[in-house]
Amino acid sequence: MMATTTLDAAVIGTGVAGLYQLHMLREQGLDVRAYDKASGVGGTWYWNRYPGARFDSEAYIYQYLFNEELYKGWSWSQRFPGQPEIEQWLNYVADSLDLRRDISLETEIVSAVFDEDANRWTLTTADGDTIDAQFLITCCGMLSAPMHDLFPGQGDFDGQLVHTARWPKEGIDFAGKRVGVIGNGATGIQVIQSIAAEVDELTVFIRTPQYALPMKNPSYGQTEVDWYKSRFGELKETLPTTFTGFEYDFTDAWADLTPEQRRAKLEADYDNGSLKLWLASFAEIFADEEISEEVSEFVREKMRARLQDPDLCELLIPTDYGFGTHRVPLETNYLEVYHRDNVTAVPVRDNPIARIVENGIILADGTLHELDVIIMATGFDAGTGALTRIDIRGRGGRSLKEDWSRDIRTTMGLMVHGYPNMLTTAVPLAPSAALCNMTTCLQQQTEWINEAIRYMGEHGKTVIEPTAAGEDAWVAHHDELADANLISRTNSWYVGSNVPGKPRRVLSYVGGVGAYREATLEAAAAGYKGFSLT
Ligand code: NA7
Repeated sequence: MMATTTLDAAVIGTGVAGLYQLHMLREQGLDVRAYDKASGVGGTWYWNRYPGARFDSEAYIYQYLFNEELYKGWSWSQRFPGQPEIEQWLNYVADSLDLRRDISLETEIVSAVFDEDANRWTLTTADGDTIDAQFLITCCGMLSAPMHDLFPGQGDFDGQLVHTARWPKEGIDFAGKRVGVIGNGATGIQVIQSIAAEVDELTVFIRTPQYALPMKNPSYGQTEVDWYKSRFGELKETLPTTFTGFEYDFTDAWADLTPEQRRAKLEADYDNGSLKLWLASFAEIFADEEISEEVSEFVREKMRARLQDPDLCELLIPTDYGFGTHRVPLETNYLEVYHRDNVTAVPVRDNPIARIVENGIILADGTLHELDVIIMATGFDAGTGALTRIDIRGRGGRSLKEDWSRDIRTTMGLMVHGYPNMLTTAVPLAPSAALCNMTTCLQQQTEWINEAIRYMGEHGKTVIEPTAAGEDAWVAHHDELADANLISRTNSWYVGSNVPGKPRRVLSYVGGVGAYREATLEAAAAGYKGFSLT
């Protein structure tokens, strides 16, 4: 029999945002439940269990900062730990906060419809159960809708074909296998470097090379753990105010330094073995083409020194876009992988993958690469895909999928005009995985939502919706910053160009995490300026 559950708030997703949102709303006394189609909590860190999946943010900042005990109760084993440890940590969070009793796993929400008479949402699960809730809160992740069905003939492949974000829990035995990897973004790089020594033959299909930076990933003993735990108060203060939600920030202006000083800073940031060269060297790399080119050339020089072979340099070193205008991956011996006898890099920019057949991949010129396993490290329909894959209907039956197929708009990434009482996290026009430490921005967004709902309760309001003018103003502000940022000129998921037909817009807010936080808090302090509360 189909069941109906009545709630104050329904949260979709139990990753970093969903867990915290559930906790906060429950603490303020709401009847709230979180739903996830996965069989475990963790969101991104549940799904992405491919070999080599790990943080590119330092573990001690990819953290919740609302509860000192929670922070100090977990000891990381490394600076950039791997997925198993991260998934364990999110399970520790769920247990520590006693969240599981209000979570339904293996429950996929397939539709959400707003009833304008009742001012409530009706969610339907894949099993046909319904949930009736005043608030719909989406914590579905920025990068959770895999780009999977990309090539003709995918279903014909006789071997194993898997997207990195749908990796089998039992793993894949690579011994003796000919393995192809499509994609060399942050994910592809982690996979490639991790499996190269395990497989018989590895063929990597490369369309766009990456500015990869070497990661320094020391193990943590008691000294390092004590060190970061002692910094809780300092990190809680600083992370939400920096440009990217990391512990470091842009401090030096290019023009204030001599060429020698600039070089010294670039070397020091590179040697840090983190994303510091990208997110704390010079903000001008996002605004000034000449400076972007100089810093890009600095990185190319480092890559050339490692690769040496001119053919590999040509294939693996980017020249036609600027460093940092595309997600910068951290890597460990990734470039050196291509020196191995069992690894071949196949360029597919001018000779693209045409189709998949029973025994491998065929390129446009007819070349067949015979394979036993195909790994699709082909990315995600970022920011919008998680929600457009649910049939979401707002006022007058309008469809979010249709609205966003014309123009991707939100108000501060927190709500969408036409969708009352739907509060969103990790959607476009807020800071996110591009240029933000995800936990920092997700905490801001979930905390804002929590306070908005508290405010409504205290002021006898039942419906919140951004006004058309409020949304226009935010979109205009976002676009003004985005259009001036060199990110807007490079193709990647950052601008939606990886999804055929997706309207182009820089998806993440690029005005900085600190500025975003101020803008959202100011709107709230002004009685939710730009929103109508009734
Ligand atoms: P990305 O960064 O979107 O990378 C996807 C990769 O797949 C990229 O190299 C693409 O090449 C490649 N790709 C996609 N379609 C094709 C086709 N048809 N042919 C050849 N190559 C293709 O996804 P990731 O999972 O690596 O990273 C996503 C985010 O997760 C990352 O930014 C972090 O924030 C964590 P292209 O560049 O489009 O030429």
